[in-house]
Order: sequence, then C-alpha cells, then structure tokens
Amino acid sequence: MPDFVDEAVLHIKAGDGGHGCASIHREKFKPLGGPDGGNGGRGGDVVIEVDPNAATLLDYQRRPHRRAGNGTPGQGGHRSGANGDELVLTVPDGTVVSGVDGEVIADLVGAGTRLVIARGGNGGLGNAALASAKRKAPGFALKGEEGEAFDIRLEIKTIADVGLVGFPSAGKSSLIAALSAARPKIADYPFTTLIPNLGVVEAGAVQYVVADVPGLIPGASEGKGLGLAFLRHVERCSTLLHVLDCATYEPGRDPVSDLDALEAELAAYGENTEIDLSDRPRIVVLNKIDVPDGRELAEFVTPMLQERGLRVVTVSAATREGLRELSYALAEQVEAARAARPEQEPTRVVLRPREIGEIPFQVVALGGNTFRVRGDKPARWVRQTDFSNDEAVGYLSDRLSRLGIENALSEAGATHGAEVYIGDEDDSVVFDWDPTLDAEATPIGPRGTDSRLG
Ligand SMILES: Nc1nc2c(ncn2[C@@H]2O[C@H](COP(=O)(O)OP(=O)(O)OP(=O)(O)O)[C@@H](O)[C@H]2O)c(=O)[nH]1
Ligand SMILES: [Mg+2]
Repeated sequence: MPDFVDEAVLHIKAGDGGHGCASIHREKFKPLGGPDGGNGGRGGDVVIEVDPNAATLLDYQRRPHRRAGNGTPGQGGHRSGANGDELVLTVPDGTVVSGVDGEVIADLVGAGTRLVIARGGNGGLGNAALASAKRKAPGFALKGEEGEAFDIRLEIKTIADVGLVGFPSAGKSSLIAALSAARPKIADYPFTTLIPNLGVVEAGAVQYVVADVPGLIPGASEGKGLGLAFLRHVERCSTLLHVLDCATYEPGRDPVSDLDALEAELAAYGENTEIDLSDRPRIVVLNKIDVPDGRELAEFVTPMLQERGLRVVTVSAATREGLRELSYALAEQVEAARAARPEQEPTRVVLRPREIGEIPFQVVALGGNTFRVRGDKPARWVRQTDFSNDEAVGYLSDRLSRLGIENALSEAGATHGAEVYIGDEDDSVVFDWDPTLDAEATPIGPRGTDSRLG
C-alpha cells in the first residue's frame, strides 16, 4: 500500500502556562526589596495549517499524540518564563477537522489557512505583577492555566471540480494523464490507483481540477474491492465524469450495465453518509474507441445513454481522439456550476464559538443553602489559585467579591455557611461562604472532589 491515509484521529494538547513566581528582592547589605517574582510563560497553541505540499495524514495516524510546548515558570529578579512553542500541524488542502462526536469544527480550504484548534494556557502572574497599594508584597503568585486538550478527527476531502468515477481499468488514470500534466500510475490490472490523483486541465480560458479516484466495483458499498471510502474525494466535485470501458471482454459487462452499477454504488454511498451525489451533473465518457470493437459498441450504446438525458462523449485516452471535445464539455459544466454556486469565501473556517464572558458569571440555586457559580472568569481564577497558600486564597476571594459574586449570592438567598460550588459539574471547587469576612473563604476539597457529596 502506498503511504496515503485520508483519515486520522489525533489527541492534541496545548501547552500549559508556567506558574508565576513569588520572590522578594534581596541584595547584600540592603533591606528587603520589593516583590520581584516574574510571570509564567504562556503555553503554546496547537495550530492546524493547510500546506499544499502535504498529501496524506499518514504521519498523524502513526503518531496521534501531539502536544505544544509548556510555558516555563517565572523567576525572581522580574524574569518572566519563556512562552511554550506553538505546535503547527500541517494538513493537505481540503482537510475537514471535526470533534470525535462528528461535529465539524473547521473545513480548511486554501493554502495557508490556519486554525488555532487548542489554546495554550495563560502563564500565572508573579508576585511583582500582583503587588498593589493594598497588597505591597504579595507572598504568593498565580498558577499557570492548563492548555486545552481534546481529541479531533481529520479527514481529507479532496478539492476538485470534476470527479472521475469508473470500474477498475476503465482508463480513468489514462484520461487524467492525457488531459493534464498529472502522471498517475497506469496499468492493465484492476486497482492500479490506490490514492486520489489531481490534475489541472485547461480548456480555452477555463481551468479546472480533475480528481482520479480508485476504481469502484459492484458491491463496493459492502466493502468489495477498495470499498466506497474513496468517494469522499468526489464529494466536493461539482461534476462527475463516468468513465465507461468499451473494450472490456469481461462477461456480463457493457457500458450501460457498468453505468447502472456505478450509479447503484453512488446511491449506496449517499445512504451511508447522507451525502447525496445524485443531483450532481454527470457526463459519460465512452473510452477506448481506438479498439475497433470498442468503437462499434460506443456507437451502439450512445443513443441509449442519450435517451436517459446524459451527455455522452466518445474518446480514446490512447490516441487522444475526442479529448478536446471532452475537455470543453467538462469546462462548460464546471463554469455553469461555478456560476450557480453562491459567492464563496476563499477559506471556509467554521470556528467553534467560544463563550467570551458576555455574562461574567451566573449563580444557580441548587436547593437548600447550596449554590453554584458558573462563568469563565471565576472558573479561571479558581484554577490559578494555589490553595496551599492562604494569601492566594484570600486574593481569590477578593477577586470574586469584586466581580459581584457576593452580592449575587445574597440576592439568590445564600446565607452564612452556604455551600458554594465554583465551576461546572465535572470541575468545581466548593467553598463555605462567610459573607462578612471576604478573605476567609476556605476550600474544603481539592478540585473536582467533595467528600460530602459521596
Ligand atoms: N486501447 C486502449 N487502452 C486504454 C485506453 N485507456 C486506458 N487504456 C488501458 O487500460 C488499462 C487501464 O488503464 P488505467 O488508466 O490504469 O485505468 P484506471 O481506470 O485508472 O484503473 P484503476 O486505477 O485500476 O481503477 C491500461 O492498460 C491502459 O493502457 C484507451 O483509450 N485505449
Ligand atoms: Mg487508475
């Protein structure tokens, strides 16, 4: 098998932010100086970028775990940590990125299209940056945040205008070689082509891309031959070109029944994937008319196919007869499809919307004297807190009350001693709420656990 892979699942992780540093400036023969702990560096992002020279996802299938660099911690003497290295994953043009649940995150089209798929964590502030008039020498620093981590699925969906569909050895690769500068492998055994080949065809002023995909046989939808998997590479083609062999001596085969078999497999593909190829315009090419019997057969079946409303072109990839007409017929169809297509942006990136704090937080009463605080900011602040450091915890509760959480809790009916969860169900810290003394909220369990819930 060649080194072609058009699907891969990746486990990606953006870099963690470095922790901030808590340090006090010291010098010989001088009194203690001010806080001089530097900030942690930012974790690197994971970026997916289209590289027109990339052709396969093989490398990702071989090494599916990828992570960007972590930020390094801040240090004394106001030294900031270094930012983590960004990780750039290059993919072929037309790669679709989705979550493992199948939801499409982005459709990467066009050289250089970039998608920041996982964001690195912010570095924690050092105590120098945390100093204020009220807190002159903080004895704590903020923790770096974790980088985002999740699984994604990559899938190449070749970008071409015309998709060649046909039985093995019908002459698809010969045709693309005769029409364009592409030089795919051509041989007289079935399944010579194992990877999609692209060729650029020029017909007058029109340029279009033709994709040659591996041959289909009846039963492909049940996995016969190479199966239907390669049809994803014709999904985006506006025009299908059925290549029919007029010179095969295989029993039971003739251009009309071959066409029926191909259509049946396309329909089966539609049922499996819900991608309907039935409404794509088709052109039928009857190939190998340089063979005398082939020419006769082509002449015989042409009216039958035309009766079905199909446009038929008879050619010989070997002698190039009919190729000019074919290339112009395709150009006409491609132009019509381009004109009909709604104005298209050069890159189609569907970024997953991120909740950026329109509502800074939300207090939800859970019954009794128990409440949950949801929101991006409070959850982040909790993650930045070193709970082994009382001063850091005090700083957290100051921040929370400045955001108005204390008031909101009172309004929601919380009273002294209320159990307050901060964060989402699967990732929260619980506090005992003491409304009179802001700075004395005490965490009673590590993140994500609470002994009282068991
Ligand atoms: N006589 C004649 N032979 C042809 C013509 N076109 C292709 N062939 C031959 O048919 C055989 C198969 O051609 P390919 O172009 O490899 O066929 P394919 O459709 O790409 O086949 P797969 O990749 O296996 O699906 C080769 O031996 C070609 O030389 C033609 O117009 N005339
Ligand atoms: Mg081929």
